[in-house]
Amino acid sequence: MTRTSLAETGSTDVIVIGAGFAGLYMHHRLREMGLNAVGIEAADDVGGTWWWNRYPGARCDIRSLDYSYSFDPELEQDWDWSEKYATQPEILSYANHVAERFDLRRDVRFSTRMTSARWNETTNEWVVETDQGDRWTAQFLVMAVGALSAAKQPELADIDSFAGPTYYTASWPHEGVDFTGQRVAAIGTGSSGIQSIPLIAKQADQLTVFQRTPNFAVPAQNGPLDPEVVATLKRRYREHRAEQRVSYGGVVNPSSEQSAHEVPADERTQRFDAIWEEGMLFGFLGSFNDVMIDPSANAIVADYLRDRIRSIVSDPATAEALCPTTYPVGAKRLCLDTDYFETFNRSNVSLVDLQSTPITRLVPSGIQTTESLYEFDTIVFATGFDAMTGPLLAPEIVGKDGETLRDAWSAGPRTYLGLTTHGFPNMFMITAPGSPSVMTNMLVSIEQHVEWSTEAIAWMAERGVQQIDPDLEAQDAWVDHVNEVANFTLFPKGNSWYLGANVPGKPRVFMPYIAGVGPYREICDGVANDNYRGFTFA
Ligand code: NA7
Repeated sequence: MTRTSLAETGSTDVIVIGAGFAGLYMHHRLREMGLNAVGIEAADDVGGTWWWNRYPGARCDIRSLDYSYSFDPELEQDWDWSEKYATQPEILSYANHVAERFDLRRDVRFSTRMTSARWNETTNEWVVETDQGDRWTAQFLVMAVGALSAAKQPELADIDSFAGPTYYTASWPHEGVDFTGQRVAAIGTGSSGIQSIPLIAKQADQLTVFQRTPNFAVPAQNGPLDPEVVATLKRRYREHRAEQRVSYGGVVNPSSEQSAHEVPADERTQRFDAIWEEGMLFGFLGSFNDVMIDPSANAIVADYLRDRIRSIVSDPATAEALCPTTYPVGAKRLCLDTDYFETFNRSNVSLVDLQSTPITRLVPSGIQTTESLYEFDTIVFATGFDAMTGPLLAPEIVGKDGETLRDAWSAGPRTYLGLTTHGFPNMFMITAPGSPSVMTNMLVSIEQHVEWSTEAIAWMAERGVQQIDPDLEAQDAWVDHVNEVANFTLFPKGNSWYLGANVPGKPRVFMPYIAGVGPYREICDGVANDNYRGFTFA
């Protein structure tokens, strides 16, 4: 799929940046509306995050039957998932299947990165340039760039001095990596580290895990899907999709109406055991109605999850080091694991707690901490992303009056509905800051944003309107509302990537809107039905 054509110049209706699940659906919708689109994608093929993140054990933490498109009833009937939680290769095959089924590749320029987009106030168009020398103009620009697609380099001194190979989970070699016989270091214990560490440990001679902050993790209890369960769901897939759309997180999970304090301790434990045994990742956060609001209710869940870690990990000191104690459960994203804590019982695995002995620098033979020099053949970095804003701020985006998006967002992202931003007319951002996005099943949120944006484009076309731009007052009110909702909860109480806390110097702003996909959809639909309240048209 690697691009071989020469630089292109041209004009189209819509330029779509990104060919992950958001970009693919956007192309499908635009084509159905009879609009022309040009897609720009840095990867060699479709799939977005699932194209890049090929590390061992990469899996979605939303159940496969939920993490799929709902826009075509035949598509959802025809496709068969094999496991409860799908692997990266299976999700990528699904993206390929969708691209082929709807012939979506033909409008996309792969192996091409957008470098800049400038709003031309005279022609009312976006002018987009790429690293291949392309120059496209269009009335609309859609940033379907993903929320976790700008990988973050760890801020470690002399990072390039290590003599052996290094691998990043977020851009894993397509041919895979063989760790047999090697001494391997893994830095980072978020989702990517927690998923890959058990598999690397099985192959490597020795694995040393460098942990800065321990994470809460829940076992996936993964396995093949029961054909009966699939058949039953497929018979009522339409209703299930409707339920997803009005749910809290885009998945249909039972959530409790009770406070954790109303229920006796043994009953609480039974409830937690059931969630643990079922491998329902976010079940813990909805196990009682105050888990993400009341610190003492949250502590009950945290105690349960820490006891689980202690019961799995044999060495008491290692178990304690693996227990999170500095933030509420859910304030850093809960991880879904398979044998993560069990891996620390293996004789070839050890843990270095960076809280007590931080890394001082990398050296040619390995990693130097304040206490020891550790020697390795290979280092794996599972060190995360410049989440949500990173992919939007990487290219130079210049709106009205020559203002750059980087300047407009210098104190943190500012959007209206997490879809648009003042001063950048006709630019739609799919699952941007200020929308439920990463707190939800992304497929549900992506579909809603693609549908809302394309409906706005159609509404404008019907009225002969050229330009849509959110009002500053509407945007300010939305940002205030997003913050107000977040601050009502415990979600902002951890040093998480939700807040940008993992990137030195990044403004600390809680980025997702956490009132739930159902209420959020109602707000967006209400705005549209009210003649796009809060927008100015020209
Ligand atoms: P995460 O969840 O951001 O995890 C990154 C991990 O790397 C985390 O444990 C970090 O510690 C650690 N990290 C980052 N920089 C360093 C340095 N300099 N030194 C040591 N450790 C470091 O990213 P993932 O890729 O695992 O997951 C991202 C999301 O993808 C996930 O939540 C799912 O939604 C899918 P920290 O916690 O910052 O102390």
